[in-house]
Amino acid sequence: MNQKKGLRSDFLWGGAVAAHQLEGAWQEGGKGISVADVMTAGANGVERQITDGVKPGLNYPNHEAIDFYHHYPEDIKLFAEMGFKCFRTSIAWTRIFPKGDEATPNEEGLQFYDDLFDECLKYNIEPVITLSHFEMPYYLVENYGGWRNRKLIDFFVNFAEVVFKRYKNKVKYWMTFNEINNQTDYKNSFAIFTNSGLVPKPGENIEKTMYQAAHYELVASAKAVKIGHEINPDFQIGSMIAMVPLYPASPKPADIMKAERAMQSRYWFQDVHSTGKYPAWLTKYQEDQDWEMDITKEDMSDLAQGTVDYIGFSYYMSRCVQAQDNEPLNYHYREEEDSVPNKYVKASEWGWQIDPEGLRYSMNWFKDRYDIPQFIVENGFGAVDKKEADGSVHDQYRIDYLKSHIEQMKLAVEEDGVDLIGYTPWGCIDLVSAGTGQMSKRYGFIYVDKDDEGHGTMERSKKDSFDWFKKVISSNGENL
Ligand code: P53
Repeated sequence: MNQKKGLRSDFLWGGAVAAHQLEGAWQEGGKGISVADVMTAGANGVERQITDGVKPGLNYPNHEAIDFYHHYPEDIKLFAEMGFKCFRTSIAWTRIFPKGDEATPNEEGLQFYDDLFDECLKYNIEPVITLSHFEMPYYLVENYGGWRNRKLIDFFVNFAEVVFKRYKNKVKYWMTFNEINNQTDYKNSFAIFTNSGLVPKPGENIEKTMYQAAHYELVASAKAVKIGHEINPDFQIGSMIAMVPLYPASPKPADIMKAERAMQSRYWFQDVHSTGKYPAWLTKYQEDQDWEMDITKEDMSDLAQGTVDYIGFSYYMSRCVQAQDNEPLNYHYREEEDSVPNKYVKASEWGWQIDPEGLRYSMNWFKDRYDIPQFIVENGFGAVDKKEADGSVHDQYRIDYLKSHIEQMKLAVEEDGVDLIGYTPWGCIDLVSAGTGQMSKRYGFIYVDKDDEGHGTMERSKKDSFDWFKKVISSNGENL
C-alpha cells in the first residue's frame, strides 16, 4: 500500500447510483412515498416540479426508474464483468420505515437489501452505502416539516441503527447524507427539498431554516457515526460532499475574498463533520443575523464525538465567483448570483463546466484542511447517447471525460500524497437524472432502453465505455 507510484492495491473501483434513481417499484415491498416520488420530470433548463403529494396524470420518472428492483441480478452481473470491486448505492429510507416515524422497521424492505448485498458479495463486490440520498420519507415532510424539526434526528438515528445492525457483516463503508452541502443554494427549491425536505412557508426566512436543518442533520450524522462504531468498530463511516471548487474570477483582491467566503460557505459542513466544531465566520454570521439558532451544548458534544472516518465526495465541475460592486462586508455568498462563466474551461450540454484539474485541486484542498482519507464516490459525464442499429453506443466523449479526471486523480495520489480509497463513477448504469428527471441525460457504461416519456424495453446493453472501464480496472488505473 505504500508503493511510491500507482494507486493502492486494494483500490475500490466501482460505480455509484442512488436507490430512488434506479430501483423503481415505488409501491412494492411495503415501501412508503419518498420526496423523490413527488418530483415530476423536467427537461434541460426546465425545473422539476415538486407536487403536493402524487397527482394523477403527471410524469414521475422515479416511480418506475430502470426497475433495478427486479433487474438487479442481471445488472450486478454486468458490474462484475467490468471488474467492480465495490458498488455504491443507497438504502431507500421508505423501504425500511415507510413513513419515517415508526418504531419497527418493515421486514420486506430489510430483506430486499439483504438479497441485494448478497448478490454483490457473491462477486466480491463490496457494497458502499449512503443512508440518505435525496429520498427521505415524504410523510416526514408533510407531518413534521422535514428537517426543520429536531425530532428528525431521532428518526434518522433509529433508521441508521437498524440498518447498521442488520448489515454489520455485509457492509463496511457507509456515508450519512448525500451532498449535504447542496442546500448552500438555499434559494433553490430542489436543493432544500432533496437535502432536507424543506418547502418554504409564506414569510419564512428560508436561509435560517436551511442552517437549522443542516445543523440537525449534522447532529444526526454524528450520532449515527458514534453508534455505528459501537456496532462494528471496523465500519468506515464518511461524510458526502458535493465538491464544486469556486475559483476567483480574477486576481482582484475582492474576488479572492469572495472566493474564500464562497468556499467557506459551501464546505463548512465538512468542518463540522471533521472537527465537530463550527467555523468562526459562520458563528459570527449567525449571531449577526439575530437568528437564535437551536444549537445546544449537548449537540456540540454529540458533534465532537461523531467525526467522520473519510470524506466521500462527488466531483463534476468547477465554478467561478466574482465580488459584486456593492459587495457586503461579510462577503455573503449567493450561489447563483455570484457565479460567472470561466472562459478557460468548456461546459457540458447542461452547462456543467468540465475541469479535470479542478479535481486535483479539490483533493489537495480537502487534504490540507482535514487530512483524512478521501473517496471519490461520484464523477461522470451526463450526455445524450445514440444507440446504433446494431445496439452499440459510441460514447468516446464519456471515455475522454473519465480518462482526464482519472489522470488528475492519480496525480493527486502520486504527486501530492492524497490517501484515496476508491473511485466510483456516477450512474454506472443509465438512470433517472436527479436534477432534471430525464433519462436522456445519461452517465452509464450500460445503456438502458428507456426514454424521457417512460417508453422503452428496459433492455440493458454495453456502451464502448464498458470495455474501456473494464481495462482501466484490470490495470488498476495504469491503462487509460
Ligand atoms: P444529475 C447538482 C450538482 C452536482 C451534483 O446529477 C448533483 C447535483 C444535483 O443535481 O447531484 C449529484 O442527475 C447527485 C446524484 C445526481 C448526480 O450528481 O442532475 O448526488 O444524485 O444524479 C448527477 O445530472
